[in-house]
Amino acid sequence: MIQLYGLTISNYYSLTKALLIEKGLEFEEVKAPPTQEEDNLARSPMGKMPSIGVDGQFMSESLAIASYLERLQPEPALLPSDPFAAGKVVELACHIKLDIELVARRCLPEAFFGQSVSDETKAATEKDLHRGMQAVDRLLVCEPYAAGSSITLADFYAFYCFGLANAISQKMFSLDLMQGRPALAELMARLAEHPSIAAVEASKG
Ligand SMILES: N[C@@H](CCC(=O)N[C@@H](CS)C(=O)NCC(=O)O)C(=O)O
Repeated sequence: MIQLYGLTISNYYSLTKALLIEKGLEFEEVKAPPTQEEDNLARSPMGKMPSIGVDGQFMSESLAIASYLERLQPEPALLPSDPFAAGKVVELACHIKLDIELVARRCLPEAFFGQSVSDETKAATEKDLHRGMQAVDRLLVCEPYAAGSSITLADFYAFYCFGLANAISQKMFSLDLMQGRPALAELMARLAEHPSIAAVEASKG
């Protein structure tokens, strides 16, 4: 049985939980906040969440975990069988994660945790978000899923990364990342109804 460590407040924890459900794998949730304590660092060397446990061994980073789950339980496939197409799905997931979510996250302390970030950080975040969105616009297919006709790993990154990034963007910059992107807005609505994602969101109460 796989252990999933972390907290439901984390978008990457929720993403990983949705992947486990999507793959029909048995798992148990273990509440584990992000800390720099040795037990957490043993699971996740940066002390972040999520991480998983498998027979006493640990793994962090959602993309690494997704890669493991894909090989452990190939069906339903979340990567195309064509090697190049599979690489393109991971490319899209990486840009969504690194150039949208990680950028918006710089303003997370002010947007949702009552702290403040510098004006320089805000200005750089807004500028970099525009650049990231333009990059992702070039790769998103949305016909009807993020990378094409069937749901892939990129859709799980789209749902959980755009969800957080857009909440931050709207709060900090009054900028709705879905504005002028009807296909992306439709994709997010479609993904919210996808059974594994809907189950994760419903479990948050
Ligand atoms: N690249 C990591 C990101 C994980 C991450 O950013 N986790 C956040 C919560 S969503 C966290 O643990 N933050 C606490 C910290 O940075 O110390 C992944 O894909 O799993």
